[in-house]
Amino acid sequence: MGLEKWLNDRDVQKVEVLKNKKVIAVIEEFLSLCKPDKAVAIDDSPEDIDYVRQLSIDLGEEIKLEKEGHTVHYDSYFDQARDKANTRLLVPAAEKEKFGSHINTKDRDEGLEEVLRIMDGAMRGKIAIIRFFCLGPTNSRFSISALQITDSAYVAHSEDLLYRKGYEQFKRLEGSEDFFYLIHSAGELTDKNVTKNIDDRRIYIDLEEDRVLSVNNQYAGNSLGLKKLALRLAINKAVNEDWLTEHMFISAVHALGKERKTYFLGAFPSACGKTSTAMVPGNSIVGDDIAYLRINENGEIRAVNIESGIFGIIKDVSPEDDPEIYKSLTTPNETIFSNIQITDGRPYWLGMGDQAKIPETGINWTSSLLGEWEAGKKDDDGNELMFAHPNSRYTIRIEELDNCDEKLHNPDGVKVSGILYGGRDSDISVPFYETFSWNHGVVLGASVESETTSATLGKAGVRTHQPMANLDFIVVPLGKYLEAHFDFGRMVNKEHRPLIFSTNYFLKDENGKYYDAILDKKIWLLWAEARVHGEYDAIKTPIGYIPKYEDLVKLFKEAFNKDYNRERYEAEFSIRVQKLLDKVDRIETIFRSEQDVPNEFFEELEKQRKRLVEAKEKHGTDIIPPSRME
Ligand code: SPV
Ligand code: MN
Repeated sequence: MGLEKWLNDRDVQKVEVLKNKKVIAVIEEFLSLCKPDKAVAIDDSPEDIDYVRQLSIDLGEEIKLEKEGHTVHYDSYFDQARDKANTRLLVPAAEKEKFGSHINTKDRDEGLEEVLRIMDGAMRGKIAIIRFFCLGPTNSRFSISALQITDSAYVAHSEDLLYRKGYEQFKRLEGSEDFFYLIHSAGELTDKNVTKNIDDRRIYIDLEEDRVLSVNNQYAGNSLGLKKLALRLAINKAVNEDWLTEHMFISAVHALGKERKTYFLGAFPSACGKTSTAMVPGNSIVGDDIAYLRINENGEIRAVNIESGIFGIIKDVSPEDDPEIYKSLTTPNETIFSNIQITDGRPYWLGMGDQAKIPETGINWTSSLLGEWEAGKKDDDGNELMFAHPNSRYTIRIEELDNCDEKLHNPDGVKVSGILYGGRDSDISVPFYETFSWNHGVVLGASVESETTSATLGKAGVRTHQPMANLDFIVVPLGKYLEAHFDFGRMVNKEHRPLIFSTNYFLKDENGKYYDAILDKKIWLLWAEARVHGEYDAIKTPIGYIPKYEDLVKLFKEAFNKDYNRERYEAEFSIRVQKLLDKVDRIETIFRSEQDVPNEFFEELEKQRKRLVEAKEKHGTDIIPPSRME
């Protein structure tokens, strides 16, 4: 039995040309197991890519919309976000303890037995699509080759928008076994094209084989192997080598009225303003989700976007708040919308601007389960449903955007001068500050907390610990992950060490109103960019450096022609000492329960605590306004 059983001669040839025994073995193993009717091997040619695009429409996985190139895809009603419960790391039973409480593990032997059983015959009646991709720019020291086999044309198509084609890259492997492989099956489908056996949804990560097996699911965060599944494999690889894989955007901040631009990375949990920070008007974007970081021969940190597209949250994309994305989503180009409302071929989403325009009927994310959409429709518990899911998304190529940065595909990445960490925090941290050092920045990143949102299944609004906004994907013990961060900092040449900043866009006043408008983040970024170049003085506080009032006034004026009043500054930049001390305690408790957390971590945390206690004593108050620290 060989590849001919599923592939035509031309496609057999495509695979054989790669001269890679492991590629052939993986294809044979999983096609034999999943039993598709046939399979196709897709290379980098426009004809092959077109085939996938058309197949998704022919199979009904995507529906064409009014505008050229626009389509919509619906996931199962029950599969609208990343499925944490069923995403598990396969580990040898004896090693379970060392992975810590944050990792959802499963005994490897049992897990493999289970998932392979579920995958047996999962592709029956379907076409398996074999695709070759490259994570990171091709032909670069960052490149990681990735083989995807899926029975979903939507998955194969959206990966084409989101990742770089890698068939030629696989040739460069010259038979090496050093690649990731991701097997996905949406499983048996209903006549409405949604996964039937949702209870058998499994996403199992197997570090031993650098592979992920995913079955009975459709939402991209669960099904697209190259996204959050390969991210986990890459984190493991990076930590065991000498580089980092982070859940970070890459974006260039353009100084006002100057030619200068400076690259920043930013880590934010889902739905905390990550894409919109990367997309701030006037700046240019390299990536919005995942970065690989390596140190070059000059001791600089260089970063690449491992993706080449955006799978972004569409909720609240409006002409005012996200002008670049809004423009792209309303222009004919290749775009996949997911889980929004469609009426007469037009897309409607939450927060798109004028809500009065939303039609009362159409199809949406509930239609496959509950029939045509009609305003007022309720779920089984009697709760009124929304016309679009809050985690609805759009998928586009970054190159479609006017603000795409010219270095997107640079094999050497971009030089990283600043790193931002932020979460959804309504009452503790100031909107923006600069940490004192790399190690202080690592502690900041490790201490990110965020109130939950709709981007993962479960209750929204609960404060959770989200180290480096990467927790869901860290498949190594937390201590080991932190050590990799400290080590990485030591390898950077002092002159090139980036500044690390904290952001919080979600601070609220005593009436529950946000202090900041959505686009105010541009001001903090401009300040950070100037700080990298040594341009502003700052106020030293117990948690780091905060901007001076006069500098912000000037920036608000220059960037927005807006006034920024002293009262707001005093309120939002006040240091809330007791709340910060409580947070230090919470973070310490978490990390004390983990194994092998480096000493630097606790030392730095202790310094933070001491500064806060001293400030509290000195000022005799719990809340210290900036004017008292100048
Ligand atoms: C995120 O939620 O962080 C995303 C989308 O980038 S997902 O594919 O769901 O991970
Ligand atoms: Mn993400």
